[in-house]
Amino acid sequence: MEATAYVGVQEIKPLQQLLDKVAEHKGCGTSGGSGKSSCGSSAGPADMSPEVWEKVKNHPCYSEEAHHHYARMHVAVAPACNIQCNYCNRKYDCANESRPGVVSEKLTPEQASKKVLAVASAIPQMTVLGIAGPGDPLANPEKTFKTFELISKTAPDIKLCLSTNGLTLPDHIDTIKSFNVDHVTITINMVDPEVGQHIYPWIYYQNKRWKGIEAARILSERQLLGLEMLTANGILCKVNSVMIPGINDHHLVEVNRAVKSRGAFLHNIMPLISAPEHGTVFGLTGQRGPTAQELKALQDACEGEMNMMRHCRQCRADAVGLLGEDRSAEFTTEKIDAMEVEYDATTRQAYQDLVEEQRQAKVAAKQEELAGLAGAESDIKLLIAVATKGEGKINEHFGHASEFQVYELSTGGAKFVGHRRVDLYCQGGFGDEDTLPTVVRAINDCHAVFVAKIGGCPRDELKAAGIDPVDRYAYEFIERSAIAYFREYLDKVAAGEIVHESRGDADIRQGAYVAAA
Ligand code: CLF
Ligand code: SF4
Repeated sequence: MEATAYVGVQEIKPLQQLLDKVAEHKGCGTSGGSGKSSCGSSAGPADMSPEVWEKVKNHPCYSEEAHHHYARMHVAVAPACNIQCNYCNRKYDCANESRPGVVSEKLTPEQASKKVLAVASAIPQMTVLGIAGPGDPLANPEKTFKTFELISKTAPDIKLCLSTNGLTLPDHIDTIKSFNVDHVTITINMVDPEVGQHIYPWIYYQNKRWKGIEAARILSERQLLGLEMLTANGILCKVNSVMIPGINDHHLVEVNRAVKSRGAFLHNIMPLISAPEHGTVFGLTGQRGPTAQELKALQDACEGEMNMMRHCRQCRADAVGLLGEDRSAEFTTEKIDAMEVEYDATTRQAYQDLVEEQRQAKVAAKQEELAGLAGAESDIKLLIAVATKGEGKINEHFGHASEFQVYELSTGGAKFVGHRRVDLYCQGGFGDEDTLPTVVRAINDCHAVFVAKIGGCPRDELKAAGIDPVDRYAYEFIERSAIAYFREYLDKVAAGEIVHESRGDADIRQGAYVAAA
């Protein structure tokens, strides 16, 4: 409970200090060129081979834990698409991998390559380059693979990542392999053409436009074949599925089984984003997206031998930065043309080594706190919302949070289960009273909200809504603090000081989807 009881926090430096430290160490890279970060690789989950852990440990999408520390970027080099999804409007980002919003700039492979070097120089923890639209990368194979070719020559330390609708995937496996692309995402929304016909009005395949159930059948066959070919070639494959209530929500349990049996590494079930102003078929017909609770219930029901991704932010096709932040406006073509780009792999590696030290301290602190829960027996589960801007710490003010990360606490520890986007409460020094109820609603199934700082007014509103505003763990690690809070909570329940009550409609949970399984 007391900060002084925690190990390691005082040794961990804020990122700016880490950067300064890297700058000081610039000259010693020659003696540490190999094996410098090997101590980090052994921290992989026990159920993952060392080879797989090596591939995912610094990938912010494939490792939830990594997403607090490492960033990705997308380059928008792929404008065309070969299918139509009812949740997509071509004027907007690819909804496979993006929230709606126009791509600011489409890039040539050469412009993209320059942008990657500029971002890699400015954000040394950017470890992954993804191509995810705004159309389908494999409907634009020349531009996609030319970009990979340029980047693999100039910045070989950056992992390459690809996201596709899968229609032409089986035709490109050898090329994907030849560029050492270790991570491929396929968006699979159905394995039954009867369901698929309500999601895809047409596809364009072998110089012919196919419609309705036949289009969905071809697409599904190609997607599953592509998945099998990827896994047979040792390429990690993540499956994204868009959850569309009333159309494929129950069916996604079957999709989960189908992709798991074909070797998918991770399943990412994302909520449909739908609004009339997007101009999509679903937006115009009033098709709703799922609530956060419905999404979590389906993710819980699908969680078994295969990991479920719950930290996806449905990024733009030109997103830059940590998941949940978007720094793309800092890297427009105009700004990059004016930048001095100095790509220094040694500095990048030194910086990442320091991030890794911080990450290991975080894991150690969590394990130590977890030891205090050993032997505890309780069915109680709590959700908490956390204001954070990265590094796995509670380091954001309530009013500055544009999202809250949600953790589920139980005797098993603290588990990340999702995030809730909110409008900023603090508007230039003033609290926006109209926004506050929407923030409270977004986290109303949580027992507490952990923040670095919070004002009197929101504190009172939260308490009135039955949500405990907690700032005593400011700038501490999230999971260790959450476990400490949960231990205290159990102690109070055991002592009769408080009575535990379930909150919100969290208990719609698994029932609905397990029944369909
Ligand atoms: Fe980009 Fe996708 Fe690669 Fe990640 S995103 S191509 S796997 S580097 Fe990640 Fe963004 Fe979700 Fe995609 S959070 S939308 S899952
Ligand atoms: Fe849009 Fe992507 Fe679907 Fe193509 S695959 S229609 S770009 S969401």
